Amino acid sequence: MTHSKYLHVLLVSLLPLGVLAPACTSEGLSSKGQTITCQTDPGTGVILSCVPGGGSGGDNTCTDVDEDGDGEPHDEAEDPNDDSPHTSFSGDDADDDDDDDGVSDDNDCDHHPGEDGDDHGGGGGADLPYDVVPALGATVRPIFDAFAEEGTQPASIVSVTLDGGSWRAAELSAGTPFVVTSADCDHAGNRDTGRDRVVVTWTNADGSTASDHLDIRYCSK
Ligand SMILES: [Ca+2]
Ligand SMILES: [Ca+2]
Ligand SMILES: [Ca+2]
Ligand SMILES: [Ca+2]
Repeated sequence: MTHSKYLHVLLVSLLPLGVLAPACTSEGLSSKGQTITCQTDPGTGVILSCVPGGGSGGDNTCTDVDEDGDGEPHDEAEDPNDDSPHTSFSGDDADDDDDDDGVSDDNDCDHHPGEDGDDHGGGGGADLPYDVVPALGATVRPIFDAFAEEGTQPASIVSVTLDGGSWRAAELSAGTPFVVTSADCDHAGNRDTGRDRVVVTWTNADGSTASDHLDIRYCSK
């Protein structure tokens, strides 16, 4: 009896702690929660590059709170493909800060194409994942393979543009298959070693046009 009484006391005393600790909080990541400002493509709105700081809110820029500390608006914990997204985007037009990070939707990088709060148009069109990881020795078509990951190929590819450099530009633009070599893994990409960001513009079956960026991470895990 004393044992069950002890358990009861223990459970009651634990309860307030459970209530006070939200299931999902960014407070433990405060060192990673710095504000970043990004340049965006004037035509497509795709994020080009980001620097720490709040910025001036000028044309073709946006702001976000970098939750995972990778220097970019995309936050792993907020990946919509995650089982339990860190932040839920309400999608409520009456709320001008969907993800409650203090950055208004107008200026929030997460509302740019391909970012955390992008609903990808919401239709049945094609969609790109955040990145694709071609394996060493594999025969790949990174853009095609990326669309395949999300399930739907576009009606047509309008353009594939490297955000700096020209690595595999011809194959990527033409959609030509190639074998991934150690040179792909080791080249100085526009994001990192073996890593290039491309901006893809395509048309969907319904005639709509969309753009998104895709990170090609050769030989990554
Ligand atoms: Ca945000
Ligand atoms: Ca974000
Ligand atoms: Ca981030
Ligand atoms: Ca926001």
